[in-house]
Amino acid sequence: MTTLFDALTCGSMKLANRVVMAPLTRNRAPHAIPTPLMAKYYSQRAGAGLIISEATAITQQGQGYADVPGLYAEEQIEAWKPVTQAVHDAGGKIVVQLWHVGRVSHTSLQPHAAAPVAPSAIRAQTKTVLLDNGVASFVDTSTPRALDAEELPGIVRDYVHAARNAIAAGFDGVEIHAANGYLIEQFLKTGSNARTDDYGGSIANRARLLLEVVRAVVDAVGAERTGIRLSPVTPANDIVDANPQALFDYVVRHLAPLKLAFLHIIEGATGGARELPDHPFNYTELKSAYRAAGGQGAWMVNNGYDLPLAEKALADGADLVAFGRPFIANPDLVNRLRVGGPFNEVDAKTLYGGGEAGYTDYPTL
Ligand code: 8OZ
Repeated sequence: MTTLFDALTCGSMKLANRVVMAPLTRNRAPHAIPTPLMAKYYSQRAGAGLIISEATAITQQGQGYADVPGLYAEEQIEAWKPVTQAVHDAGGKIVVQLWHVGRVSHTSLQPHAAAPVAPSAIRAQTKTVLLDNGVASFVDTSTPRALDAEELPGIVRDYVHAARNAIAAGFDGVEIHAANGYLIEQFLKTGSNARTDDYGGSIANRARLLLEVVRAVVDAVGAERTGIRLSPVTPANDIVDANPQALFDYVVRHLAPLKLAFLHIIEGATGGARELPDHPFNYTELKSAYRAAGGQGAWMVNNGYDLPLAEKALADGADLVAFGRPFIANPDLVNRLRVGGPFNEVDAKTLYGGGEAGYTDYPTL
C-alpha cells in the first residue's frame, strides 16, 4: 500500500514523499520583490515532497493584492534565487505558482492606476487585500475592462516570460494558477465570461485561453516541469459555472495529451467545505476522464486533508496530497504526520502581511 511517505517521480522531479505544501498567499514581499525572510520560511518547510510557492504575479497587471511577489522583472528573478537555493540546500523541491488575477484587483495596484482586465466588464463581488503600514485592510475589487481578443497573445506571452524567469530563478518548475476565480478561471466559467468571440460561449471557447497558456508554457519550459491548479466548483472570488462537470471533463481531456507533470485539484470550496450540496461534482469522473484520455500526470488533491483522509485519497488513486494551513503552523508537517502529531494551530491574525511573527517562528516538534 502506498503511503504519504513514499517517494514519487513527478515529471522531472524526484519527490521524497507525497506531501505537498500548497500555495499560500502571505503578503510579505514589499514592492513585489521576494525577501531573505521568505527564503527562511520556505526552507523551514523543505521537508515537503514538493513546495508550491505562494501565487506570484506574471505582470504588474496580474497583481491583485498588496505585497505579493512577482516574477516579471530582473530584480525579482535575482531575489527568488536565494529562496530556491535555500529550499534545494535543505533537500526540497519548489515550483512557482504563476498568477494573473484578472478582475480580482484594485486600480491602486495596477500600472497607471488603470482598471484591472477580465474577459468581460463584470465586477467580482469580492474583496482584495491592501496594506496600510503593514496592517491588512479588505477593499472591494475595482470594475474591470474587457480584454480585446488582440490582447490575449500578450497575456500568453506574459505567462511564458514568467515561466522562463522561473527556471532562471532556480525553480524546479511552474504551476499555472487556473483556479480560485482568477483570470484563467474567469474565462472558463459562465458567470464571468459573457464574450461573443472565440473566447466565450461554448466550453471549447471558454477553455481556449487556458489551453493556449498551457501549450505555450509547455513549449517554453517543458511539460515535465509544468503543472496546473483547477478548482471546479469553488465559489472563491465570486466565480460560478453553469455546468462545471462538462467544463472540467473537457479541460482535463484536452490537458491529457500535453503530458503535464501534475494536475492539482481543489475539491469543494477553497479553504472551506469539501462538499457543496448546491454544486455537486464527481472528482472520480474527472480523474477517469483524464486517465481515459491518456493523461499520466500526478493527480494532486487538495482541501482540508488530514492524515486519514489523505491515506484514503492515496488508496483511491491520488498520487499527491497538498496541505495548506497545516504547513503555515507546522514547518515540520511531514515529520508530525509521520508520528501522528501534535499539530500547532494557525494564528489567523498573522496570515497576510507582517514579518517573522506567525511566519518563521512556528516551532518544530
Ligand atoms: C488568499 C488571499 C489572497 C490570495 C488564491 C492566491 O486563493 C490566492 C489567495 C488566497 O488562490
